[in-house]
Amino acid sequence: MRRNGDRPLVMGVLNVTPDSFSDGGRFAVLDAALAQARRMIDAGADLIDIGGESTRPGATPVEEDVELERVLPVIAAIRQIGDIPLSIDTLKPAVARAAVRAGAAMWNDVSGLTASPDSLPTAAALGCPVVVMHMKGRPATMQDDPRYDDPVREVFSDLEARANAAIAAGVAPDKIWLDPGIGFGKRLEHNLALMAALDRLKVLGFPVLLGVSRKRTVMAIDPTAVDPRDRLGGSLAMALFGAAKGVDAIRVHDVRETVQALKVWAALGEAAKTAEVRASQGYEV
Ligand code: HH2
Repeated sequence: MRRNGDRPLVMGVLNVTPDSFSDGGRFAVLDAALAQARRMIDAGADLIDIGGESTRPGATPVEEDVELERVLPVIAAIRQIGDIPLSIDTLKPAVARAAVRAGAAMWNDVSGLTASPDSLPTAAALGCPVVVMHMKGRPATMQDDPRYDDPVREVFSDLEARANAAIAAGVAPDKIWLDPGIGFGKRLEHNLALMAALDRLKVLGFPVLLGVSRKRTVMAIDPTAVDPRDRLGGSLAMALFGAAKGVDAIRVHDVRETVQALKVWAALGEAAKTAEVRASQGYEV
């Protein structure tokens, strides 16, 4: 599963946590989580990413049993209502294993398979697609004072090294996705440089996932957007920019709005191509 026709896949975010930065606490109860999953499916999500531990800046880690109690019932309940592919957003190999047994089809690891010595062997044993994301530091302290000499070179070469480590550990190359980790140990200028270079990340040959939805980067550009729910405009701008750079999937909270924006963007791109062909054939435009 790479793109949805001529547009990136849309991965809906379902955080079953009390403390996620934009939707914490809203979907912590099973019924509410299931209702939100249904809304995302109806709105055109291509896959749903379920997380039971917040990775927002300053977040405190949760115990494995707590995380399992949060995510497993939600995975089981969504499996009952349809076959939309699910991914598990976790740093913990044991949570990834249990989630895949319960029906998840992808592991989204924001540590890029570095959080545990068991991460690489688990990814190899699971055999499912795995998102290798770049993070500098750990959520608790990553935004304290992140520094890079050349963020694009450093982040991309780190991701390439992590992909090679995964392959050496037995992960099939065609199961690896890369994600630049917007906002994970990065300031505004780092995030913007990475966004501008997304097409170069694609050159490594792996599908690229982009997570920009409601992030602080939007507030850094528009300081009025203090409440994460006021960052839809900026999130859509970043999603469309990523789509134009060729990313394969976009991780979002606002599925309906993002699917609509991407559909319109794709239709306009098609119309622009037709106009170009007609112009090259000598038709008046
Ligand atoms: N961002 C968040 C969480 N997981 N996974 C990937 N691959 N890429 C991302 O950019 C990414 C991610 C942070 O967003 P959210 O899940 O809404 O918040 P929280 O971590 O507070 O639950």
